[in-house]
Amino acid sequence: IYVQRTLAIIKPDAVQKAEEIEDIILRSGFTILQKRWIHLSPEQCSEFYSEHSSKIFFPSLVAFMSSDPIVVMELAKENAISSWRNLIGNTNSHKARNLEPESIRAKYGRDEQRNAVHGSDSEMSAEREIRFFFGRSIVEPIPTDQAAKDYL
Ligand code: YYY
Ligand code: MG
Repeated sequence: IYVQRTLAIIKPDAVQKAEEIEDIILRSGFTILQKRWIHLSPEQCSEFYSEHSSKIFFPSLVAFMSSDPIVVMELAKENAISSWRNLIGNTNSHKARNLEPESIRAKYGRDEQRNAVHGSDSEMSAEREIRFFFGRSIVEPIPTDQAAKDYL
């Protein structure tokens, strides 16, 4: 079984429901490897969402994400990345309510920006996003002597 890791964020519009959402996460079979509360600066939000810097919604996204504390979590599960994306649902909370009524965005999101949660969309972004908030993952394998030599 290939246990994968992904990054989840409970966004400012949903932090008051953080406990409920964490319950859903655990009941859905994820392990929460690391968790922290953080209030990002606008600069940090711009860096986190840099792939969207040219989009029309970027300034308001940065303002929203830096408006209040968030909860960031490193999750582990088999196929964690797609499993978490499926559980959170469509980016647009209204669409999520139509398409995936059981999803977290359907239940807790308001619109296409205040959509309650974030999930990494690929192995590359999961790697980058986990590192962004936690530095080196706690479950990264300790290099063997040979791997350490190869690295050097
Ligand atoms: O990965 P996901 O969060 O589902 O959507 P993205 O297309 O990557 O957009 C990132 C983030 O940007 C989204 O969660 C809310 C915000 N956003 C927005 O404010 N307005 C839009 N029209 C689209 C996305
Ligand atoms: Mg995305």
